[in-house]
Amino acid sequence: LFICIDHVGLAVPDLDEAVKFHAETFGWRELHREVNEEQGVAEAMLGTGEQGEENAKIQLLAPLRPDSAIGKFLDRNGQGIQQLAYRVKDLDKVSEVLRARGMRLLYPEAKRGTAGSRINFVHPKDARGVLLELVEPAVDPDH
Ligand code: V0V
Repeated sequence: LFICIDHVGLAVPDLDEAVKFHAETFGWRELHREVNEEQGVAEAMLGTGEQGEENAKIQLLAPLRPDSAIGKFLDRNGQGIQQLAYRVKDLDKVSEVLRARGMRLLYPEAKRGTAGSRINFVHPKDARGVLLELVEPAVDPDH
C-alpha cells in the first residue's frame, strides 16, 4: 500500500530557530521551504542529502495562526512529533482502500501539500493515536 516513510513532521513554534537548531546540532540540510495558507503552516523540509536525491526527511511545521492544526497542537502538547507521513503512488486508490478498511480520512478529496504533492490524513483516533499523513509526491516537484 505504501512506498516508504516520506517524512516525520515536528511542530515547532519558530521555524527559523528550529531549522538552525536541527541543522547545527544534527546536521540536517534544508531542502525546501514554503508557506501553505490552507494548512495554516510555514514549513521547512530537511533532509540527510542533496535536493533531488532520496533522503531521510523531517518536516518542521510552524503555525501561521493560533487556531490552525499546528497552533492547537502546540497549545495542547508543546513542540514535538505531530505526524508520520507515508508516501503513496496513488493517493485516491489508497484512500479508497483505507476507507473500506474503516479508516476516516480527514478530507473528502486530496489537498495540496509540500512541493506540489497531494495529501490527505487518517484521523489519529483511527490510526491508534498517530496522525498519519498520506503523500503522493508531484511528478516533477520543481514545476
Ligand atoms: C489531535 N489529536 C492527535 C493529534 N492531534 N493525536 C495524535 N497526533 C496529533 N497530531 C487527538 C487529540 O488529542 C484528540 O484526542 C483527538 O485527536 C481529536 O482531537 P480534536 O479536538 O477533535 O481535533 P483537533 O482540533 O485536535 O484536530 C486534530 C486534527 C487536526 C487531526 C483533526 O490536527 C487536523 O485537521 N490535522 C490535519 C492537518 C494538519 O495537521 N496540518 C498541518 C500540517 P482526545 O483528546 O479526544 O483523546 S500540514 C502538512 O503536513 C503539509 C502541508 C505537508 O506535509 O505537506
